[in-house]
Amino acid sequence: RVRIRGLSIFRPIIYGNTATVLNAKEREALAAASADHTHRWTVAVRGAASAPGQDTVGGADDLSHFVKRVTFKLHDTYPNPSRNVDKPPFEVTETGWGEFEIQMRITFVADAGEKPITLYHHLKLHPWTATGDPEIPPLDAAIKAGPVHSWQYDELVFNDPFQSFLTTLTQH
Ligand code: SLL
Repeated sequence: RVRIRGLSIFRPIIYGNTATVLNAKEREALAAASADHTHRWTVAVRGAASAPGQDTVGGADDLSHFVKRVTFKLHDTYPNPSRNVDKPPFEVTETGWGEFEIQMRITFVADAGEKPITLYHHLKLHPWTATGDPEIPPLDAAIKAGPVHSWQYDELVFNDPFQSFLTTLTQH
C-alpha cells in the first residue's frame, strides 16, 4: 500500500438543511409524542460537483464510491438520536420544534485508509429576519416566508492518499 506523498486531493461537498412549517393536516397526522412538532426538516451531506455526464444545475455528485457511512447525531430529545445512513442520499428527514447542533460523522470506505471526519451544522428552522431580530417569528410569518435553506460549501481534503484510493477518487 503506497501513499502518494505530497499530494492533496479534495472532493467538494455541501451540507446543511431545509425546513418547512407543517400544515394543519400534517400536524394532525403526527403521533401523540410529536404533537408539539411544528416543522419538517431534512439534513444532508451531498457532493457539490455535478455528477459525471450531468449538466443540470444542482445535480449532486454521488459520494458513495468513497463514503461508507454518514452518522447524523441528533438532539437527545429524539429517539435513537444517532442515525446511520449507509447509502445515498446521505440525509435524515424528521419533524421537530427546535433548532440544535447536528453532528455529521463521515466514515470513508475501508480502502481509503482515512480517519472519519466530523462536520457540525446548526439546524435552522426559523427564517432570518431583515432586522436580525433574534425573536422566533410567529408560524404564520414563517409560512409566508417559505422554506428555510441553510447550506454551506466545504471540501473533504485527503493528504498523502493511498494510490488505490486516489484511483477510486479520480476514476469516478
Ligand atoms: C432548544 N436547545 O431548546 C434546543 C433543543 C430540541 C429539539 C431543541 C423534537 C424532539 C422530539 C425537537 O424538535 N427537539 O420530540 O422527538 O430549542
